[in-house]
Amino acid sequence: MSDEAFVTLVASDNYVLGGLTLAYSLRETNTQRKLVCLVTHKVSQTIRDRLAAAFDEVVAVSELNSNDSVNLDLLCRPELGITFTKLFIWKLTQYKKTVFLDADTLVLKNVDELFDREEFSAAPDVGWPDCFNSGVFVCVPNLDTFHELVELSENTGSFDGGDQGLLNEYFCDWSTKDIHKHLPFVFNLNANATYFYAPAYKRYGKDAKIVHFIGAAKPWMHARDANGVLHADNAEHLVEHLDLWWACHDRHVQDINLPQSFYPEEYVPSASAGRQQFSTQWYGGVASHSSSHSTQPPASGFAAIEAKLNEAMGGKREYKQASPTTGAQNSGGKVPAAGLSEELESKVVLKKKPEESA
Ligand SMILES: [Mn+2]
Repeated sequence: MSDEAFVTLVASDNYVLGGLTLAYSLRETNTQRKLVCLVTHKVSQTIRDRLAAAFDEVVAVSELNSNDSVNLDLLCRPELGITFTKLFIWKLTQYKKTVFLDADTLVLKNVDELFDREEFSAAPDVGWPDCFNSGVFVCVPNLDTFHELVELSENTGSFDGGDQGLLNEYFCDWSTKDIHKHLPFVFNLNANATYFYAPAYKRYGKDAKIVHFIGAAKPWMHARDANGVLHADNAEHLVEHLDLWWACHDRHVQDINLPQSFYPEEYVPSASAGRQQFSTQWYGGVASHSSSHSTQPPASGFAAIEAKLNEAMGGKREYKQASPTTGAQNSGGKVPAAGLSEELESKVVLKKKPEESA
């Protein structure tokens, strides 16, 4: 299947950990397709060399930017204009079919079946399900399509300032014309705790194939302590999903030195937690991690999530917010997810906070 490829975009060094971890998650799930990484001039040669070790092909492309500050401000995501660059996937005509995956996605199960789908296939966006989310999509490289998309971006623009608005404008019959082009949500599962329809997540979440860390705070931006334990007290993603991401990262990506400015802020626990302050030495080979990470199969975090959902739902059929206090009281006897303390487990709450997606 050398004429089909998974493609991602690393538009700056800040996304390299995402791109690398995604590539290795695809390899761990035994994909039989090629892996391609698009990079812009903002990605240094050192990083390109590292990406070349993980991907079959690293393709340098010029940067496309919507420069639409008004709509991007509306999304509270000024950085998303650069995502127009992903349109270059339509220029990869050496491939008959491609599947784009955002660098902030993680593959949990083999998803080669996506290549059975036609252009343009994508999953609904949780923020507006009549639109698709452009973090995962199936397309057929074609120069005519590329030029039409660029023309549309120049003439009409994107209604959200990013690639998702533009692509939804171009493939505007996606929501009504052909249900076969609707990917099941498990191919682009929003990793945020924010949106979940909790009973459905409890029923179907274990079937997740691709997790998407939408929003501004990416997995690699969460600090860990010297023991490799994630401190994501205010994380907008489920801690278990973050842990799966880090587990894959730890198995494969330990060898690159990123500039100090890249590192997340120092983790300072709250005084009431009674914990010691940790340094920023969470990354770069200094930290030693929970050994359970290396033996944890990728999807097993679901058991912990399910337990948390049971707590949060409290046996009722309504969508209910669980307070950290309630979680801590109910966590007795349950086994925490790999590498997570019970205290952190209790931090997993189902929030009802509608926000942006991307
Ligand atoms: Mn994304």
